[in-house]
Amino acid sequence: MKRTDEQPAPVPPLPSLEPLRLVAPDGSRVSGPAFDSPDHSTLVALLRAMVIGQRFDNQASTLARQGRLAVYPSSRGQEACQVGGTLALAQRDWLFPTYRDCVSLVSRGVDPVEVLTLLRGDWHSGYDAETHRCAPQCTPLATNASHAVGLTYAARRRGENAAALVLMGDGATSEGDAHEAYNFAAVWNTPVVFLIQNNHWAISVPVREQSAAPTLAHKALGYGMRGYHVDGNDAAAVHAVVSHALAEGRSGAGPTIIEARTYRRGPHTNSDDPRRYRDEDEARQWAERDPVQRLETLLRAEGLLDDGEMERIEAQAEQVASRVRERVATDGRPTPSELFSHVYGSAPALLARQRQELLGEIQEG
Ligand SMILES: Cc1ncc(C[n+]2csc(CCOP(=O)(O)OP(=O)(O)O)c2C)c(N)n1
Repeated sequence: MKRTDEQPAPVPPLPSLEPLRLVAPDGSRVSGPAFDSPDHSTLVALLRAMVIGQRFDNQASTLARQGRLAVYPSSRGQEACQVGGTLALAQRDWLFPTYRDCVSLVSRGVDPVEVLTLLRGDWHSGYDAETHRCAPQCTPLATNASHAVGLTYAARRRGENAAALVLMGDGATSEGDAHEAYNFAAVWNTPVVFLIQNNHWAISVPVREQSAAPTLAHKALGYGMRGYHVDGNDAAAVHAVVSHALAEGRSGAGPTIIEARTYRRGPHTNSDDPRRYRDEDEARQWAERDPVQRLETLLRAEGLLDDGEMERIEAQAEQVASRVRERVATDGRPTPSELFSHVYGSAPALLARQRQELLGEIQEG
């Protein structure tokens, strides 16, 4: 884990100012790309996961408007980052998502209803982290980054070769926790890929007020890491670059920062009004770079997708949405006493007393 030689580490190449692309915004192949394209079945899998993710995201936004979820942070527009990054993970790898990354969890195979548990306000996490190799979604910015470094460091000490993908926003890169995580990841040479979804806004703060770096990927250099700047609306490119960085990490080349340039098309959450701080023309321009449409155009042009297959994918997405609708409306709510469960292996006397008092109050009505 520790660098054994006393030589300075090789200087990593500068990230490109132009984002790396495999597919142009009009759905055509980019000529002479720096990375190989994912194979055909992976491209179709990326499209399927984006269509399902987008339908899930719409459904969750509707449930939030109906008051069935406490809050929902949509990732509309960011599907290529969520899906491209997540499908690059091997089963043994770990995902460290934020509140914004529900689509990523759904594409990792977590039950979509369980993904919404946190946002429904029922539990801190609705899924078993160990089973899915997905950490709970984190709300404090950048804390997931240091958790990933710790986990991969520990895994290596145990002789396991698990890599981790950390999802974070542009705003999160200004946090002290991000600095500490980047630094320790590089010093300990841990196989972590920090995928920064630069969606241009940290609630109402534009990215130019967060960072003076040429790209957020340039931050990697100061820590001694490799950095890549990728088009975050190109699922093929995100998948290719994240796969490459994960493979390098597993083979001992250490961590990577990837800036995926994308755009949050909706509000920060359902309780935000972006018209108060951003020009809606900007959102309209980004709508033209829709990641789902881009890949669909490519697959149709290359004869890998026809109307029948697209209908099957859409039907699958509809099934996911209707299951989410039904279960969020009908699943039982946790009892208040569950608040005390799983906090300690054996509860301290004070907590046990509080639990009894609460149960007493509930019984009295
Ligand atoms: C440590 C910490 N400070 C402040 C906040 C409040 N907060 C919630 S979301 C947010 C903006 C995050 O922006 P970004 O990292 O770009 O992610 P995005 O929401 O755009 O995906 C802030 C400041 C927080 N959650 N955690």
